[in-house]
Amino acid sequence: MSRTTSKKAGTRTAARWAAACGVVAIGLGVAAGELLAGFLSPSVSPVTALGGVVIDAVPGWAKELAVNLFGTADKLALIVSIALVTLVLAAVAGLLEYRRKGAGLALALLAGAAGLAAVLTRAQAAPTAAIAPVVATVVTMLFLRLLIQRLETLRPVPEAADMPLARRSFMQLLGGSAIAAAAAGIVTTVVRRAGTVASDFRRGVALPAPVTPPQKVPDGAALTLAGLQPLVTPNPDFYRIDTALIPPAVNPPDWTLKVTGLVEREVQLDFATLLSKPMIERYVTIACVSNEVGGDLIGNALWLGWPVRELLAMARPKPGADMVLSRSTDGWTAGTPLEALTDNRDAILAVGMNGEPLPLEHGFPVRMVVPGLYGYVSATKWLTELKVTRFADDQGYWVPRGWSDHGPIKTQSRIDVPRDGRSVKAGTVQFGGVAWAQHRGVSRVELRVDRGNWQEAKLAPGISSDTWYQWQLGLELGPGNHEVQVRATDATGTPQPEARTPVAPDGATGFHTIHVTAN
Ligand SMILES: Nc1nc2c(c(=O)[nH]1)N[C@H]1C(S)=C(S)[C@@H](COP(=O)(O)O)O[C@H]1N2
Ligand SMILES: [Mo]
Repeated sequence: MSRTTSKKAGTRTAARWAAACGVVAIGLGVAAGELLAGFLSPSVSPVTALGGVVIDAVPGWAKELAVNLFGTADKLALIVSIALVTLVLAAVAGLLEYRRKGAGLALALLAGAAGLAAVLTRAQAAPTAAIAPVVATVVTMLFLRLLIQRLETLRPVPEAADMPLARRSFMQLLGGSAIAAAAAGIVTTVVRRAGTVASDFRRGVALPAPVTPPQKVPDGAALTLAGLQPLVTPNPDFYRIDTALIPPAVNPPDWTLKVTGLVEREVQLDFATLLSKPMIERYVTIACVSNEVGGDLIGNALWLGWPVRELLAMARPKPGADMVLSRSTDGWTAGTPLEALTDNRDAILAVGMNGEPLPLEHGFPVRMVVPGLYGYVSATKWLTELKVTRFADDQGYWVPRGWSDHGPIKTQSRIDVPRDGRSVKAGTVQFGGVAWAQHRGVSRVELRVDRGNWQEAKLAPGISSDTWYQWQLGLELGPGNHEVQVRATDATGTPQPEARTPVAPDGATGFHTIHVTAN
């Protein structure tokens, strides 16, 4: 073989490897993005979103043609086409990057921007939906550069026998990335499948109407100040805290709730029976003990369910019992005072959230909602057992991990408007936010500027003592930097403590404090 032909052949193999680098880099990026989307916002996978955009963009006649050609396999045909186009693009990106540093990256960035736009234009895309396409793009670009860089160390001939080390390191990176992409793809498929199955279960549920008239939201409970959180938190925006990697998929016909332990009679309840019970509907603001002062691990929803006390009454707890250990299908447990489940606060076995069956992430098909207690001692999702027991004998999941066995929600308040660190116009500045003291109620909210006198805010009427309250106050701010603090007083007259304590073991205290610059 003459020198020129071997060089040409070398360039051709190098091109092949460069294309492979592009395919592996994009494969890894897309797989990483899909994996992340599977956990973060299953409703918006970048690939599905892009597919949706393509479907919307395709003219009607072409859609009909596709249906005629492929029949019910039209969706599969679309997916295969998108995959093919992506594959070609990926190979081109690899080639470009090998020819000229940055050229392939630019193409990847462009494709990533298209994915991001597709996700963001889909209806109901949560803000977190942007994370997956961004991560996908970053991973793609990173690995594209890394792989091509390794390939370049082999110039001009990748197969050159005199560079075994460089060759091995390139092959290892390429092979390792390909395996990682495949693994991420498999995990994503499994997660997705579980999610689809559970969503189908959920679609099949028709909720009964509550037997009590709808709880009244007093006039003026929702203030109109821009930037305030809505009085009732929409389900997609509701904070989510649990130890489940993916929400357990529970099929309602298979669901049972057992009442066990210190009871006269063990009771078992199935889903159809639960739905036939007289349901009540209540606004309750639930909160996480891990919520930092000023944090957003709190939300207010309208919960539909059957009072837990009715079920416990059927089982008849024995004397000496003081706790109910509720268990999730995934083994997680919470220890709730028996008293809080049997008194008049309307702790419920909830099946509905804001007029819908519980979202999968919020405990479908059944969870507990107990007014006044932090979630970790009360709000068991994917509920399956209530063991009547004693605090002396049993502990919920978080208690041996350093959290208190009792978790009443502490009085707290939060400034939402203006946001911390903002610049505002000197003069009268409108402040607004929320305050809560579940099951006691809030009687007063006050603000102070630069540690001056406390000034009382306008407190909107609460829906009940078990929900949060909105507040608003105009404060005079002269030019300069100001510290603004808020404190709430509960209906027993006890102000929230000023001392800052960490979230562990039983919830943070201290005043939410923000800084604004007036000019
Ligand atoms: N099965 C199960 N239920 C759970 C948890 C959990 O980890 N597993 N976390 C609890 C905690 S700590 C909180 S604050 C609330 C949060 O409920 P949400 O995710 O619906 O907002 O759920 C509670 N219920
Ligand atoms: Mo929590």
